[in-house]
Amino acid sequence: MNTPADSATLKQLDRAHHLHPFTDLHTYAEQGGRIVNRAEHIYIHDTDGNTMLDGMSGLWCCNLGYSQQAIVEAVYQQLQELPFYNNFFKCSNQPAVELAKLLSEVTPPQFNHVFFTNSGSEANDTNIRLVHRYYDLIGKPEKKLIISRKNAYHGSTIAAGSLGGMAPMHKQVIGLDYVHHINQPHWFENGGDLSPEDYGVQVARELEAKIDELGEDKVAAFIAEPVQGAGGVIIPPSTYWPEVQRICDERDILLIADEVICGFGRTGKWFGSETYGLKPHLMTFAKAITNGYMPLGGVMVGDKVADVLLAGGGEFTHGLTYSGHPAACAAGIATLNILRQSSIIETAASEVAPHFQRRLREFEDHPIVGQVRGEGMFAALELVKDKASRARLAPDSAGAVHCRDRANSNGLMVRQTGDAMIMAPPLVCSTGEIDILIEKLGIALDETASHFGVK
Ligand code: PXG
Repeated sequence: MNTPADSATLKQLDRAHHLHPFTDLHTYAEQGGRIVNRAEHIYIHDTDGNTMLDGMSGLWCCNLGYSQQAIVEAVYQQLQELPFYNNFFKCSNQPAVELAKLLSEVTPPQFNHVFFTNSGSEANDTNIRLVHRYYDLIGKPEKKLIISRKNAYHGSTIAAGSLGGMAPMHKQVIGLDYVHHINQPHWFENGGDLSPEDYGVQVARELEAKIDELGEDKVAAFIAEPVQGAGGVIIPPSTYWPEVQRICDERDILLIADEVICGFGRTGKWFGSETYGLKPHLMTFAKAITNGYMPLGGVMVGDKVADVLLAGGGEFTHGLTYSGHPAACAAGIATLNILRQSSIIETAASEVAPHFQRRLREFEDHPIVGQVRGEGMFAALELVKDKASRARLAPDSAGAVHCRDRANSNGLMVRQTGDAMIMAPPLVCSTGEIDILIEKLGIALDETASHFGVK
């Protein structure tokens, strides 16, 4: 247990010494932030004594909430037995072996091998290494280009940041020259007068056009999140994924599904690829694999790629000291065991998520809500000043920032991305707890409408 320090001292030390991720460092050093020091079930507590319902599952991680003692015990026992050993040089460890087997059981049938990393970013770097190695080994070394999407998030290393399509990140990173971006399937933002279905087909066909433009003999892979999470919970129109899958089937390129957020139940099935009928060759995972309790990520490598890597061709010169860390893998095993032995994913899909989505749809009549979209335990509300024109409440997403701040002050942890309020509550929420979330969100929406003078 941490020795409790007083809140003011902690905040002062944090401002003095701690550089935070995706944060305006100057403003933070002046103003500081919230120090979270305790959590249970779906609630987090801070050093100022505030309690918040966590509508973001940590950071899309704690799908099972904060009170999973079996994961804690598994990590504790593993640290006592074998706190660390590496997986290089013909060595392995029992938790890594067992987790690899479990993952091959719970992922779609084409996946029977895993490469472990510590994070989603490293896993996506690994994807590039695997894809390039694959084409080298099958004698197509000119196939090196990767197609991704604008406003995608694939992580924050140089390679993962290049794969991602976030404009503010690209301004600060010299990206890889072999990554190309097409538009995202964001109907509310870009669909104009097209129906969602027509727009879905049109934007999917940008993949085909990009392959033609770059040359099928040069394009190695297409990477995408089944639902873009950090980009704003962009639920693709129903026509989008079938068309992308058709293009991938017809063309000689690999499909990489980045399941870092969608994986392990978020969209109603184990994987977003299953919700949308995708057949990826590679699948990135992280976050909820350990319920966020330990850092662990990885790539599920489909048979098409694995067979080539396994058939020979020398050393795969890639790895991380902590690839397959025993304590992280122990957390992964415990998490998967909970998911398999309980009905949490099934109950969330059949009871909690439909209730969540139904209650959210009540906000469609709210004066500042332009669109409600969601899938499973995943949702976004677009905030507008005028529903018909979709005009925003204020420049620079100030409307959603205000709404986020009001929600946070009212004890609800939700995020804002652009002009959207985004949510991903733990799958273990009860329907009653969803009602509390909805009530707090409604208050924040009312306060935001009145702040911006919208009736
Ligand atoms: N892929 C996806 C789809 C992600 O959402 C990563 C890869 C990278 O994972 P690591 O473990 O390297 O962070 C992510 C991470 C946000 C936010 O603001 C989202 C993520 C990370 C940080 C912030 O929503 N997702």
